[in-house]
Amino acid sequence: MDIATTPSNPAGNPEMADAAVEPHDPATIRRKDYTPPSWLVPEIRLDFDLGVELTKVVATMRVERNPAGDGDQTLHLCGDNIAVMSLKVDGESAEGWSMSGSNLLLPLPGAAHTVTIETHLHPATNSQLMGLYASNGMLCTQCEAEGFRRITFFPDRPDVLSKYTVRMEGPKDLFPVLLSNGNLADQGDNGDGTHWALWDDPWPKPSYLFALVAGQLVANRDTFTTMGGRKVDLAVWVREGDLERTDHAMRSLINSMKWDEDTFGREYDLDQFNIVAVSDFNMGAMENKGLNIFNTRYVLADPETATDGDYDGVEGVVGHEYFHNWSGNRVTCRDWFQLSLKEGFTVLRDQMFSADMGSEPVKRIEDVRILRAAQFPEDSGPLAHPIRPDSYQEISNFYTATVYNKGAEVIRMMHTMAGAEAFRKGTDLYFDRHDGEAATCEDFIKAMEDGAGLDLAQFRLWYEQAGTPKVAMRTTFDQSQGAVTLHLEQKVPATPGQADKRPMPIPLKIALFDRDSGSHDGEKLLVLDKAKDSFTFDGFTRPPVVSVNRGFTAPIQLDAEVLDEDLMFLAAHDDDAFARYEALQQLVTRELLGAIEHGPDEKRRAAIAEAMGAVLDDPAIDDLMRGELLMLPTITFLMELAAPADPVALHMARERLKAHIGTRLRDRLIAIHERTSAVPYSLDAAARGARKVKTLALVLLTAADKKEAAARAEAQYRAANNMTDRQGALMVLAGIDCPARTELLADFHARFAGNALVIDKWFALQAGSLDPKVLDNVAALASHADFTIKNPNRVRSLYMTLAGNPAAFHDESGRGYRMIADLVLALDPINAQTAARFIPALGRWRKIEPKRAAMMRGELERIAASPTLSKDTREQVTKSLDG
Ligand code: B3K
Ligand code: ZN
Repeated sequence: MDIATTPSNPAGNPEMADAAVEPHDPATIRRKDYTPPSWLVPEIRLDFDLGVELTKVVATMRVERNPAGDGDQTLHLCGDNIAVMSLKVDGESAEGWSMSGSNLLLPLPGAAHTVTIETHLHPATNSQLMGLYASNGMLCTQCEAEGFRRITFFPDRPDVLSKYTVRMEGPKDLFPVLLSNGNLADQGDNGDGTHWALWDDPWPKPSYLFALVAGQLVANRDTFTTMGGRKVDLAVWVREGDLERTDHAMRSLINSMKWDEDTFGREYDLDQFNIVAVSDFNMGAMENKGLNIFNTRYVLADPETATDGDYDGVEGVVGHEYFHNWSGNRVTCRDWFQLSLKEGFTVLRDQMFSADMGSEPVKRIEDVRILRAAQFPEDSGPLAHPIRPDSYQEISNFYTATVYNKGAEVIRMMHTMAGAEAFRKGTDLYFDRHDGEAATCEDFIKAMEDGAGLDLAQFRLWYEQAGTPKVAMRTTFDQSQGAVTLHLEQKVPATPGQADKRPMPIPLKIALFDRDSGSHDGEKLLVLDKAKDSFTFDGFTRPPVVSVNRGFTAPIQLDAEVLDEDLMFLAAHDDDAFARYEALQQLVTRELLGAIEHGPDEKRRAAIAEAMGAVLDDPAIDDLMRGELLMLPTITFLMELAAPADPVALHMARERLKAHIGTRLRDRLIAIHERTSAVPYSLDAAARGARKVKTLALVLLTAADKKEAAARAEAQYRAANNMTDRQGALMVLAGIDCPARTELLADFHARFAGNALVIDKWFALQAGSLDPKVLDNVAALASHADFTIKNPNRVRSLYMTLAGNPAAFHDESGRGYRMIADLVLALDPINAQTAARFIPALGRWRKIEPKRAAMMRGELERIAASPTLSKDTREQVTKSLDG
């Protein structure tokens, strides 16, 4: 389907219309306005009469006045796109209730009542994928953050915790499997083709953790016995043909459960743990209590259809959702401003888990790359916000790299300052103190102070201030004293709504290397907590080489006055793998930023090629790490440093440097491609490393000589017995104008026809390629029979990949910008959450050279002019124009 011809709001479809009903000036919700709920709901029973077209819901709530509330006698129940079919209080038809917008107001005298509400839902037309919706004939839910109000009227806020009992009933043929949170309490057959199940969740939870699934599913089953001896039945539920691709998810789940016991002392607390894979899903996965719902992308993996990166994604996301059982579910958030309390902490936990399951330094490099590519641009742009935001219009817009990834970095700094043992004491205290509660970031900080023994008074600024701190460093050497002094200065840049910033505590691990021996006398931790400070170390006969922010202990931008020679020294000798990587990245960054100003620096280019050559040859480096060292910095990262940037010029400089390296190291790259091609497929680190290096060698060779590399890539594709090699080869070929390109793209499509996740790759390979005709190709792909705007994975595979392809998105014609804006306008009425996610790409206009900036801004204005925008997109586009 061509998005340009998609009707934006087909008449008569209430689900398609509901994103557009908000007025132009949506209310801003502020953190400082928090008040406790007036009414609590200690218990709720939900009765579902299931159908794809029509599902009837009866919610029976026990409501009690909150002694800590403001005494408001009116029960405020949120609703969204639902209507009251019947309403009873204590068994009697209710009177005196009213609607305020989409919310229900029910005045109640007395202290406790039973409120019963019936609502009718239409899952098949719920294209927003929030609340209860249908995906391939199956029913499933997504409630975080505010989807429960699309199912029934409820105080839909995370500080209202209830015990849920859920009974669901429906036709056996359509819904043979009936799942909800907690433990299965009972089930039965009605003898008329319908059946029912009763689920009971003993743990009080907020409404955003409610979940229900009904459909034709099969399970990969296993068990796990917890450290306390509880036997837990595990199941990964998928559609029938997918069962053989679920083993990695199951293994990842079992590893997560064990790891959380060993590392954080956290034990699972139900008799069952279910994971369900759904192909229509707005994000990666959702941690609903005992019933995690996943995007198929993070469940299904086998060697033929999933890359090594996909395997890592499954492991990381399965871990992440499982870890939420404690950091999110047992201790939840008081309000949505506290989102990083669960997300930042849980990202840190999943990062630590993946590091322990694989290579710690490689994982650290990957995490920092994501931070720099996704969070740094956010933190320096119009949508910048602190990890604990002060206000929002639409909370869905705050599931950001800042809340998640910077949030994780902030807690990682606590870990660095406290050390592993004290950090664990802090988290133990946090879980003990707040188990069963809806907590705040402040509660977490306090538990860290009390349990880990940290003084975090000034550190709290990391929660309050947005913006990536910039740290400048220069060194001086006093020959007579044999002393080196590091002069450090920090600046936290102004961000929207925060003009003046205070200095923050910045923990920096450093090492001072002796130039002759190539060693140092131990790592030290400095904390820069003033705007300016100096740190002196003696005992040197000549100036040492300084290695700073080793392991990326602080999420900052470091601007160090360091000679190229010193960077080369660190690239060759640093014993901290991250610092070694970083030195090489800095050298490359320096070269690329210089190249767009005044052409390449021959001496530095030669030094880079030499350092890369050493990386290829060094037997002490494993292939997984070698792959990291061979990757050049991303364009988004470089754009941060070059602003206002010409992204295409940067991209071309980067391609030229790749060509230079590929030419200089041709023979060694060919040798390494051949060595790694001989390694048989397995999932162990050595074989995965070999595959990583294989394609990276091919990428560098391609930059140097496309024709020669095309033959090598074609051979790699034809010999491939796994998706990593196949996708790597096709990625290279997709950027080369050669007959194999067309033939093998067609082969790939035919080979994997019907496998949605692989067809997503097929779209992405073309939208992300170096082919100069990418924009024509994307336009054609939008009309391909396999394209649908209704499936978020498919939309992302085509358009998010385009938005991340610098040469195509920033094409000087402005067509790339126009295509993204057209998509936003077409998608917004269908799936507002996903549409709003495309705005930040255009919102970066201030960092781009003026001609392109004007076109990007023009597209934002065109979007803003639409009178029917969703609250999601309206907030993002307005801030991107004004912020
Ligand atoms: N908590 C969910 C995200 C929900 C997003 C809602 N827009 C997944 C996660 O972070 O684990
Ligand atoms: Zn999460």
